[in-house]
Amino acid sequence: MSSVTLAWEAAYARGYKVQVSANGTQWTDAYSTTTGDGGTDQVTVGRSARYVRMQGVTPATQWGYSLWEFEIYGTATTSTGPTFYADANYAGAAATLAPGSYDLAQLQAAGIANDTISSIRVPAGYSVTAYADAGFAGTAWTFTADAPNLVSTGNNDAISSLRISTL
Ligand SMILES: [Ca+2]
Ligand SMILES: [Ca+2]
Repeated sequence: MSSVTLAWEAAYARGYKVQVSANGTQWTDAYSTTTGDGGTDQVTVGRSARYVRMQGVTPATQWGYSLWEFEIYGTATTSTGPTFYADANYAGAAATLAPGSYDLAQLQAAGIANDTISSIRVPAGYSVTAYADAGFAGTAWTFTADAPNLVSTGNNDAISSLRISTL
């Protein structure tokens, strides 16, 4: 998303943050202020995310926080590829990857540590082949649907390289 616009009611925030997330559980500050003055705020975000929220920090009045509108601007990229999570049930560190081949170094560059993947979201039309070893070697597993807990499929904390293709 490129920016968000917040239109405050009388109960505006003096201090607030705009936060983004890839998985809905871990949030990163994209913007923070302690000098909000209500009215309409246009905030530059300039990063991709699956989720966005306003986190109130300091209310300006005794009535909490109230927004007329929370508008999000940017280009939607709803199905760029599967998302890999370090914890089960789509939690923990996460990365969404486009089709391609990802050896261990590429996974690490994307924020996925070796032998940590514990759940995978696979959008319709994608196929993931994951390998126990780097270099696309060792035992291979194929995923064409969401896998909320790799413990149940015997490959938790084992994946060291993977390939993503479209069906
Ligand atoms: Ca894990
Ligand atoms: Ca491994």
